[in-house]
Amino acid sequence: MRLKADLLITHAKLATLAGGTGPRRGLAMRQVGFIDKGVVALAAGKIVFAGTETDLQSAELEVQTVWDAGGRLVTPGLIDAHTHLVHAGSREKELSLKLQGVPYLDILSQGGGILSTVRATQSATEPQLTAQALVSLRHMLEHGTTTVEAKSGYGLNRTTELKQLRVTQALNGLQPVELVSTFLGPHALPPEYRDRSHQFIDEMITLADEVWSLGLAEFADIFCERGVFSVAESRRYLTACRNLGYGLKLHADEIDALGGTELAAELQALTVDHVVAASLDGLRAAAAAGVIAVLLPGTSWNLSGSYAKARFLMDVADGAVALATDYNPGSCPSESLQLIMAFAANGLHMTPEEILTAVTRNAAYAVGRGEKIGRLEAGWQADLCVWETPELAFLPYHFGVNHIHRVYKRGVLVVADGHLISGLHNPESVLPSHLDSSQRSV
Ligand code: IZC
Ligand code: ZN
Repeated sequence: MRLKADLLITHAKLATLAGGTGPRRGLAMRQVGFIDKGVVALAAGKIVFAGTETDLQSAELEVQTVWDAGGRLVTPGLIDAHTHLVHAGSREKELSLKLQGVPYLDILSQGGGILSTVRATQSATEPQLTAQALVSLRHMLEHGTTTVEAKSGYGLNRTTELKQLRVTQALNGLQPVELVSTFLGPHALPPEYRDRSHQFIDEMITLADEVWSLGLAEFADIFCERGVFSVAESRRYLTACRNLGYGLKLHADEIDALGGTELAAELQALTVDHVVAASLDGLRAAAAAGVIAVLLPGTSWNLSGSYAKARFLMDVADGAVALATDYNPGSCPSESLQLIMAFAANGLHMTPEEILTAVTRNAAYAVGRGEKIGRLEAGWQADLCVWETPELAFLPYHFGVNHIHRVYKRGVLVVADGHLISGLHNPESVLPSHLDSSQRSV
């Protein structure tokens, strides 16, 4: 074997997640492919070799740089498969309502919650939205996230939805994290459409058509929940979106068991997200239909203390599970997938191996990129996390601090010694007079 590489990482403990096709299901989620004395070679943004030192010794090597990882754990870059990244403002003022016991859906029905972020996003400019998202993306990258799914849904009208989607698209070129765009037009019913939700769904289907022809999103999503959109409305919208060419995702059974999980199975959606209140039959049907369950334990921790039945999904239903932050200003204001990994251990009772699979390989399939990212395998993109520790279990165990040592995105070193390499990411270049506090508040 002849191997030409820009960089050879030696003395690494690898978790490769390599081999086979498709997301890992059930018990197979525990196979992370550890290699104790591992090496990874990168060339032109891709992995050209990931394996043992012994296997590499037989190769004829032409390597520009060698870096000794000092025995540290090296994994694929983390993938956040569900976020509401692009938005204006924040909702810390709703914390006191939450502490008084006012439920999330009641805050929404009183015109707060999602609707308050909609108002802020409608009045923000594209540079303001971009600058705020860049701050979040910086946190994400520093915590090891190299690919992020980002939903629209804070517009609820054509102008603002398109504005949010254009910002998402532009962010791809402004910093190293790769964004995957999802159209979530039906995220909440605007108050002026009360008793006319049918008409709002019609308008969102028309907008989905335009968004698709503009190439601004590849997935379609809807908030299927009591008091938001019904199963019948979700079926009508998602079926129309599927006919347009979109891959399907849905917010299902987050708070009440409405039957969105069964709908995901019926439509063979790519993912069904939340599923905290889902019926066991629904979970079984979704797993059998090959739908990936995207679990969001940060939202459970922050909103209700109720967690999805991850053990049932993996042990009984033989399902594929991915994990994501749900980063948004309401139900989960945190960009850290590392924190989510800790919540997944404590709240979802997932093992460290299952957790790693759920934030790499399975999350890659959940954003339609399973054959490109999410593994350390020759041919896959060179997105890597080098952790301070050799022990995978240390990551969910020791929570609340950042364990990243280095991050590589497409073969480029973007985080070193836990800090972003300077010059890669500069919010001030987008918005010269950086956001002042009045612009940030809702
Ligand atoms: O802004 O509250 N659940 N949508 C559905 C969200 C949470 C985002 C938000
Ligand atoms: Zn969400």
